[in-house]
Formats: sequence, C-alpha cells, structure tokens
Amino acid sequence: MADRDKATDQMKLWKDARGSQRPDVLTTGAGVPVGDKLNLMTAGPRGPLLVQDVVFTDEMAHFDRERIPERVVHAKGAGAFGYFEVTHDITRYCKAKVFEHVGKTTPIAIRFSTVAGESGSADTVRDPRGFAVKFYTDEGNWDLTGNNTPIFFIRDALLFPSFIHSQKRNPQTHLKDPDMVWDFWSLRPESLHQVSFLFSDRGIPDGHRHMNGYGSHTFKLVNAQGQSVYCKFHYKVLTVCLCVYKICSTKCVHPDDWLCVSQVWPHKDFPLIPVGRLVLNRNPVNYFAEVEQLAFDPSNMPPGIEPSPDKMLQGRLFSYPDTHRHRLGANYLQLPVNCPYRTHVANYQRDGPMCMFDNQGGAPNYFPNSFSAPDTQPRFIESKCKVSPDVARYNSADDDNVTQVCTFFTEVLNEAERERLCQNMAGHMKGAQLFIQKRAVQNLMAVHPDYGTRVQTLLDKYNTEGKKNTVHVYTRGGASAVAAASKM
Ligand code: HDE
Repeated sequence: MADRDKATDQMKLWKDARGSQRPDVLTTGAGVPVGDKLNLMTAGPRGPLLVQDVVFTDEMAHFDRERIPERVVHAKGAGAFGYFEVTHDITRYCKAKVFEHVGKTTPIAIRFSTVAGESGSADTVRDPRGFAVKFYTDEGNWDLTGNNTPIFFIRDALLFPSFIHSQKRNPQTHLKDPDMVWDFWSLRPESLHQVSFLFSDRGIPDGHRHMNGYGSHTFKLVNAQGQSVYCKFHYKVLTVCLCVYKICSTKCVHPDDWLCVSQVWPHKDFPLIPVGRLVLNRNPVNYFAEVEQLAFDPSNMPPGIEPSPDKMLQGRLFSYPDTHRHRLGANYLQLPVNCPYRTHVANYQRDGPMCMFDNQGGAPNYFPNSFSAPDTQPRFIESKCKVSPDVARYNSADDDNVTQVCTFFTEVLNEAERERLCQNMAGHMKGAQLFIQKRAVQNLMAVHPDYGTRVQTLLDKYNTEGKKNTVHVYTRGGASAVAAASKM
C-alpha cells in the first residue's frame, strides 16, 4: 500500500474526521425522509414501475442533469486557494485597493489548465497552460486570466473560434487532425512565436509548481491622480517550494507601442518591478463547487486597472461572461466561489434562474431612484483616452511576425534546445499534408534559414520513411484516410 495515492483515502479521512456523526435519515432533495433507497416501487415483484415512486424520479431526474457544459477551451484544470500579499509599493502607478499598502493581503483562487483537451484529458500534453487568478478584492473581483506564456497565437479576436476549432477534434472524424492544426498555423504566420514556444521545452512544463505565469496582454494602470501607464503582469516562481509566486509588473509609457499579445516586452527595455507574492495554501474542498464552477472574466477589473486597446483582450471582455451565462447560468456571480464576497453588490439587477440569497431585498430595482441610490463617484470613473481613427477592419497579419521569433531561436535557446524544438515540431508536422508542410516551412525560413532547413530535413526523412510504410484505411462511411503503419 506504500505507493497508494493519498487522494484515494479521501472518504476514509472524511469518515475519521466526523467520528460517529452521520445523517439520521435518508431524504429526497426536498428533505423529505426516505424509507428505502435500494428498491424501486413496482406493481408486483417484476414491475412495471409506478409514477408515484418519487424517490426514483427525484434520484433519476437529478442524475439526468448532473453535467454542465465543460469549458469550450481550458476544460481540464486544477484549482487552489490562497492569498496575495503586497511586498512593494506601486501606488505611484496604480490606485487599485489590492495594492493599497505593503503587507496588505487579498484572498485568491487560482486555476491551472491545459487548452485543447477535454475535461478528462491528460495533464501532461504539449499545450500552453492556463494560469488564471481571481483576487477577491475589497473593490470587487479582479480576474487576471493569463497563461504560462507571455504571448499568444493570434492578434485578432475574430480568429479565436477558428483557431480553437483547428486545435480541437475534427467534427467529422472526432479525431485530432494535424491538417487542421498546421493549415491554420501556416496560414497565420503571426502564430510563429507561440508555436515556437509550444514545440520548445516550454510546451511541457515540469508541473504547475515550476512554471511562471503571465497576464500576457498589455493592461493600463491608473493612479490616484488619473495618470496612466501600460503594464504587463508576470508571476515568477520564487522557489521550488509549492506555489509561492512573485508578482511583477513591467511598465511602458509609450502608449502606442507594445500593445500586441504576440510580442514580449524585452526585460532589458522594461525591467520587472516587484509587487507582491502569491501563496497557495488550500486545496479545493469540492471539485465541482469550487473548480468546475470557478468562472474567470478578464472584464472584472477594479478601479485602477483597465484594459489596453489590445484587440484580443477587448474580444475577451465579451466572451468570458457570455460563456459563463451559457455554462453556469445568468446568476453565476452569486455562486460562492465567484461571488465578490468582500464587497457589497448593488447593481439593481434582479431575478433570473437560480437566484440565491435575498435577491437584494426590498431595495429598488431601478437606477436612478429616490430611495436608495448612491451619488456618482468620480474616483471610480474610467480614465479618459483619445480615439480618433477611421472605423475599419484592419488587417494585423502583416505586423512583424519574425523578429522576436528569430531572437528566441538564435539567442534564447541553446543548441540542444534548438534541436529538440525542430524535432518536436517536425515530429508533429509530418502528420500534415505535404502542401501544408511546405507552407509552414516557408514561414520558418522567413524567421531564420537554419530553422526552416532543419525542420525540412527532418520532414524529408519522415516523409520518405512514411511513404514506405503507408497503408490506406477505408472507413465504413466511405471517407478514406491515410495512416502510417506502425513500425512494429
Ligand atoms: Fe481564453 N477563453 N480566450 N485566453 N482562457 C476561455 O472561458 C477566449 C485567451 C484563458 O481556468 C473560455 O470560462 C477568447 C488568451 C484561460 O477557467 C472562453 C480569446 C489567454 C482560460 C475563452 C481567448 C487566455 C480561458 C472558455 C481570444 C491568455 C481558462 C471557458 C480573444 C492570456 C480559465 C471559459 C479557467 C478560457 C475565450 C484568448 C487564457 C471561451 C475569445 C490570450 C487561462 O471564454
């Protein structure tokens, strides 16, 4: 039993903790006592069943509704709870109360996840990792919903559904499909930076406790005088000890540069400014209640933290609360794990499915009103910014797609890491059709000839071996697929 997973003792530990205490009676969901929960009520020992067996209908009807939709991306994840503590003063940049003074602590919830797999998929896959943090601040929740990489595959939110479709299962075959993956990536070379991260060693982090996190986007910090700077948030693993992170922000005062989520801000130009530390010290008590229902929303920003114009961030401001209303219901913010419990909600909204608590009691449900309406509070009004360009659909595909990728390939990685990157990438790309491989390699050539040549050389080898070992597989539906025979 020495190698028995400690989590397997959960029920035993629960029982030990309760001692002899146990429920007096079995009940239905309505609390009505149940005499027998083992045998259906039937007309005679062989049936049929009776509709009046409400013990059965209560049990089965609830079971029929047990599943809620899994997250459309980041479905597989793990959560933890703890606190954020301010260690350095940044009030010259930001008036948010979460940074009010050194030593201030704020409770947090965190969820680490993979992106493309389903809820039951493996934790170990090559994929970016979600790194989402909810700060329950005394001015409402702040959700910094980031990843373990500082950059992203695309620059325009309109492309996100198609990008994600290409990474998940082919709707016809229900299989992961290398044609879909590489077709999309090779048609959108702005993905090169993140794709290069993904196939490098960074694509399989050594567990949650060893990976850094990033808010990824550019955000705006506003101070008490109304002055603003752009910033990015970084979480750096401090020690190998579990879950202690140093949060740093980097600031940028040139408003029009550096807004795009496909680029990093070089540390030499934008040194990290330490802010505080995250401590994770509690596991979730119940997975469904506290992790599956945990809902992050980048549009939750307390006064002092605002969105930059980054088109991706702006698109996310709509998508997250929208998906939560679908997945969890219109009143998802009343669920204990999502509720901004350190402040008082006064939004004049009412009713809706699964409305909990007192539904804001007898207070008016309209605003303004003469009975219970606070005055406008200038301190909480968003900062002003000038916007005057023409309204149009601007193409961002041709922004610089290669300079930072070239730096990553030639300067950040050492030779052994470069070799692993090329092998990992070619090993995956070999599954795609030749014309797609060709287009993907052309993009790598534009980054650095060595990058493209190495991947092409490996592909040539795989493609030659593949031809020798190829068999045709015909499915019953008549569609044909080509599969490389195993070399057993
Ligand atoms: Fe997400 N993303 N995303 N994303 N994302 C979701 O929200 C979306 C993006 C990230 O642990 C969804 O609750 C759009 C960037 C994390 O619960 C959904 C766009 C980054 C998580 C959604 C992006 C992320 C999500 C799916 C492009 C890193 C998991 C279910 C405009 C900075 C949070 C859900 C958790 C989850 C939409 C791009 C990180 C559909 C539209 C960039 C960590 O709302």
